[in-house]
Amino acid sequence: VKSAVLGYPRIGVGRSMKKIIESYWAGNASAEQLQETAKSVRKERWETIKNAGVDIIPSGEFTLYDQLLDHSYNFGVIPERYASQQLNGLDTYFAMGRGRQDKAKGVDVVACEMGKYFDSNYHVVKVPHAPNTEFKLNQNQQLAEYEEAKALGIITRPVIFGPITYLSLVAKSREAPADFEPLSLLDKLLPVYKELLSQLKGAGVEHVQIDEPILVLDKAEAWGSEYKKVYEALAPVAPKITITSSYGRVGKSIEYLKSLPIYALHLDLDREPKQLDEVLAALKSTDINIELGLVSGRNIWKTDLKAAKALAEKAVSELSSERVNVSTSSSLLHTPISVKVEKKLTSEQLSWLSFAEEKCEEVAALAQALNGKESSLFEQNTKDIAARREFERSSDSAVRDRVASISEEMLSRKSPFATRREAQKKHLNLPKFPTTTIGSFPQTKEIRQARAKFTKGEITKEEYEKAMEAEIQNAVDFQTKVGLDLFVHGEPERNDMVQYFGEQLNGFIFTQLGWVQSYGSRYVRPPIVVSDVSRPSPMTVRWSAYAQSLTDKPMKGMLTGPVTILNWSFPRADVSKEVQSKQLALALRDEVVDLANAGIKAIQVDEPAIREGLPLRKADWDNYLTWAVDSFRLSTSGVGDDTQVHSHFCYSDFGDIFPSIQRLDADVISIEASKADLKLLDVFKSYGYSNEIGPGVYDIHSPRVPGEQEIKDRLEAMAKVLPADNLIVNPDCGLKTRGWKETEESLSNLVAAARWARSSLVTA
Ligand code: THG
Ligand code: ZN
Repeated sequence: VKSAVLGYPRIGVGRSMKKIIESYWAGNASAEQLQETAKSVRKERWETIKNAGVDIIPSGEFTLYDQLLDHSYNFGVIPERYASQQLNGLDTYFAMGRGRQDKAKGVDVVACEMGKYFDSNYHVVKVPHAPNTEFKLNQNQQLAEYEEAKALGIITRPVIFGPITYLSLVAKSREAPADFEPLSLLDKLLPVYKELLSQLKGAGVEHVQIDEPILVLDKAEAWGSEYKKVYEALAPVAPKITITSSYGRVGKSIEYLKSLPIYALHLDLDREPKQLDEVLAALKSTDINIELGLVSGRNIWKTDLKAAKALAEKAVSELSSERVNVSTSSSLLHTPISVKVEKKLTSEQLSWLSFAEEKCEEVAALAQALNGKESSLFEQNTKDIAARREFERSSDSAVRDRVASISEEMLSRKSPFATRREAQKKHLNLPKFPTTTIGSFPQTKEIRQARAKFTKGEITKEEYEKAMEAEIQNAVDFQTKVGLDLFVHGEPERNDMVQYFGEQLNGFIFTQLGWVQSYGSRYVRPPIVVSDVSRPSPMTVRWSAYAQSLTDKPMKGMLTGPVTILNWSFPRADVSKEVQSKQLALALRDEVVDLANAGIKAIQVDEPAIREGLPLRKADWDNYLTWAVDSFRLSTSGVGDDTQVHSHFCYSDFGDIFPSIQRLDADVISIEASKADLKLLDVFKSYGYSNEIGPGVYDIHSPRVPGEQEIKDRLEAMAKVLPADNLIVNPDCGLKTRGWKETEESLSNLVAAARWARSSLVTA
């Protein structure tokens, strides 16, 4: 039995990649310095994995921005708008990932769209493909990294996305016909894969890892002939192939997978341990080996090595030890790098955790144990797992009881929307086409510096709070000047919309350096849920009440919803997500009631992650959507009819979950609608959505200022699809990443357009 790791974080110890990449972009580091750091980070990763005792070490999955973008670039898929900029290769690559503006040189290109990678908080860059897209092997990254590792004395297993997963993840070009599917490019793409893999074979590579996570989706079950075609074409020219299937279960696809000419099939046994029996039965009479993904690539908990070993022994006894390897369930890119650098956690807390480096040690220890040598790490693990179980038993009975006694009544507002709406009209006194923003205002350098000083103890709590109050005063003055209707306090006191709440709730712990890549050079530090969650005291009331005291305009309170807090944290593994989400919902419910009692008339509970948390298999949707929507309702239903509940969604592809969006029963929702055409509003129309809605009137992700006429046109188009009476006027997301100047110009145009709409567009 050999041990394998499917992939490793790319961010480097001490966030070295973020630092060098951002200084390259700022013109403070050269391309050579960037490549030098990248090379040393690759070395650092390989050596860490090797020193942990892992047999099969990945290469070719390192990236300067995103791995899917690397594939497009390496395959020569560089849309004309980037190719025509006369940039060098590296800058063309970064322009595709993040766009590029250089007024002096007349360069102005937007980035390719990004999309959430399966159900994770990682984003891939989706390069647009069209029927006339051509592929050519621009560079063989897998070969280059293999050779680079080999020069260091480390033999690796190159990693590449399989062609079917690649074509399933990329975007389709706007110019492509409506019925075009990138998968139809398979025949054109295959020769490039053949060339790439035969170059690897020619260089002496023995074994490659081909990632096919798309296999865990329902749609892959119909792709038997495509999979056969691909692997029958690749197998003869390639090194031996292990296909991976991270993030879920292979389901019925095993029917065709068992007849592919491959060396091994990898399974995600962290998420889907139950699939093992069926897959073993299918593989038994074939010569396909199995790679057991037993160490989670998605959580940060120590693996229960004894339990993992028992599962692996089942495979060994069904097949034979020669036919079984053990590995991680997915790449470790979703986990922080190492527990060893955490100085503020207690030794008890540290004993529960396993980040990327420790997970490598676990895979190695597991393989050793299966080969008859239980290491000291294995023994220690058994003790740590037992101690964690002991801690888990010490639950907070008050929280547990409260979750157990959630009633139907607690899940519903007192009256239907039509009644609430009348009460809110009186209470808020807003005009038609009311203007508002999503919540955050520019997080300036001064705000971040004040927070850093406070964290370091260089200023007192009072000084920090004074500085934040001054920022809030500034935000209120700004909104008064611009003429908005429903105000926000601007959220200067928040670092991250999830971390901020986690820090104030019981049941969470925090790392100092547990960074995880979200996209490109942007990282997050997810809080960790370790026990029952409760709210020791109000979290946002003082800030919202202070803001309200400064103005006669209604102030909107701002909270992050239970499903999003959970999704962007590391959940505990001993209690279901449903229970954790309900615990969070109860804590937020109390906060919502406290805000209302403090005179806050509108309260926004954001759930941008509700869509990404959707299970990958349709059979699992109902269960998830029931508890996710119930959690939102639970958190927002404690207030009277006259409190206006808002919610916001950053990603708006909810055609397939629309009834659940409706069931949230928020009085007002704001959605991202400014980039795509207004087609996404059709679903609201066809379902007869009757609550209020603010489709974003401009894109905040770019510094570009939308013109007044442009926003008027937008409103006019919206009023043709949805009842004008139900429309709210807002940007498409928070303004945290923008500057004040462009924000003032954009919002002034937005207010002018809304005023025009009041007199020019027909309402009831
Ligand atoms: N919070 C969390 N997850 C998220 C988002 C978020 N996932 C989806 C989306 N928003 C991702 N977007 C971002 C945007 C910016 C940053 C990270 C994710 C970012 N990070 C800082 C950086 O890398 O420099 C570090 C932040 C910090 O100092 O805490 O800018 O909003 N949880
Ligand atoms: Zn948003």
